[in-house]
Amino acid sequence: MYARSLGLAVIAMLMAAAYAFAETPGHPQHGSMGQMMPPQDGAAGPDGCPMMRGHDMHGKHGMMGGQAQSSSEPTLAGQDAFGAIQEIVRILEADPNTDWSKVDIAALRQHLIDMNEVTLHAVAEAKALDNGVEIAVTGEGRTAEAIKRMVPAHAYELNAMGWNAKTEELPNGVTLVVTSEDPAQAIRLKALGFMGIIVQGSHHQLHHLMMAKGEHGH
Ligand SMILES: [Cu+2]
Repeated sequence: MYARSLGLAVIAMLMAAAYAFAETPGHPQHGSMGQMMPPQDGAAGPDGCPMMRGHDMHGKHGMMGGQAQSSSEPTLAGQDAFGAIQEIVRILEADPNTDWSKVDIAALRQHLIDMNEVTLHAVAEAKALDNGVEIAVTGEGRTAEAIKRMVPAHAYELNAMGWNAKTEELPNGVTLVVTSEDPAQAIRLKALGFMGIIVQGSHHQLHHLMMAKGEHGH
C-alpha cells in the first residue's frame, strides 16, 4: 500500500510537471492522463509540492479526487532557512490582503542569515552573577554584525518579559547581562545561558512574517 501510493505520488508529480510545461487551454493530453489515474488517488495534497499547489489538477479536472495527502509525500525543505522562507511565502500567497508592493523576502533572508550566525557561529562566554548571568557574545565579520543587530533587540524583549536585560557593545559583539530579583529566576537564567535566553519569547515567528510583509524589522 505504501509503495503503491508512493508510486502514485511520483506519477502525480510527473503529471504536474508535464502540465506546467504544456500549459495550454486545450490540455490535449488530458484524456490519456486521465485514464492513467485511478479516481481514488490521494497523493496530491493541498500543501505538498509547490508544483501541485494552486494547479488545477484537483479542481478543474477532478482527476486526483481532492483527498488528503498521503504520508508518502515529503514535507521537509532540507534546509531550515529555505523551509522558513517557503512557509512565509505560502502564507503571503494564501492571504488575499498581502500587499506585494511592500513584501520584502530579501530582508527576511538577511535576518535568517543573522540568526544562523548568532545561533551557530557566535562565541558565548557566560559568567555567573549572584542574580543572573553576564554573557560576552562575540564573533568575527558577519557574525559580529549579526550579534550587534540581534542581541540588543532581544534584550528589549527580555525586559518586557520581566527580566532585567541590558547589552553593552564590544568591538566584536556585545555583552548581555540578564538578571532577576527572584532567586529561582536567577538560577534559571544561569542554566539557560546565551541560547536558552535568546530563544525566549513567543513572537519570533510572527516577527518573521511582519518582516517579510515589509512592516517592520527586528
Ligand atoms: Cu528571527
